[in-house]
Amino acid sequence: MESMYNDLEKVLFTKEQIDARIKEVAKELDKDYEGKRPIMVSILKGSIMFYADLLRAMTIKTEMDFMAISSYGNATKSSGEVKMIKDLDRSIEGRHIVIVEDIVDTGYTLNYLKATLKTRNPASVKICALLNKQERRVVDIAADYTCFEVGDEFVVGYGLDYAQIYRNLPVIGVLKKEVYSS
Ligand code: PRP
Ligand code: 7HP
Repeated sequence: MESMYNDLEKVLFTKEQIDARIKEVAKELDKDYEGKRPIMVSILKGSIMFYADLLRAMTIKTEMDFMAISSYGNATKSSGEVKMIKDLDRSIEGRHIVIVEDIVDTGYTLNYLKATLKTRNPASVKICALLNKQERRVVDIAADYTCFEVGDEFVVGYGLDYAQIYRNLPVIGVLKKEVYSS
């Protein structure tokens, strides 16, 4: 039978490990943003699983909004050219913004996002990332909240895709090279 698990070289983080870490980060956000009613911005599509679980683990009042950005297409390396596909629905002037991302890799996407949102006069802009792939960083940018560090390997699952597949895996794993080099 077809199974996405056959395409994984190894599992890096189980659903239990992900849930436990998300609870810790949600607690930090609850503390830092109490009474501030932050707008939590999901960067589609990779962040959706993380976003849904993170926001449900938080207890303070928040608002939701969504943006879609693309720089990878069907590749495993960033093109470096960041395109906005969907903008926020509402003004963020004077508001506290938390960008929720699945992974910071080269940093091109977050650099573009942070710069774009800052021109709109928010009270603050911070970044909450599920994964950090420090070894591949090109632009000097760091998330303010990070769940896990990963090495220079192509990872999928829990929202992260290769050619739009594997997003619904509940775990995060390393994709076998033969899957994307063939
Ligand atoms: C991925 C990921 C991040 C970005 C990180 O998005 O979701 O947004 O790349 O890479 P960077 O730090 O090298 O810019 P992608 O363009 O694959 O869109 P997706 O979220 O729809 O998968
Ligand atoms: C983007 C991305 N998408 C899925 N897996 C990875 O390892 C990635 N790095 N940057």
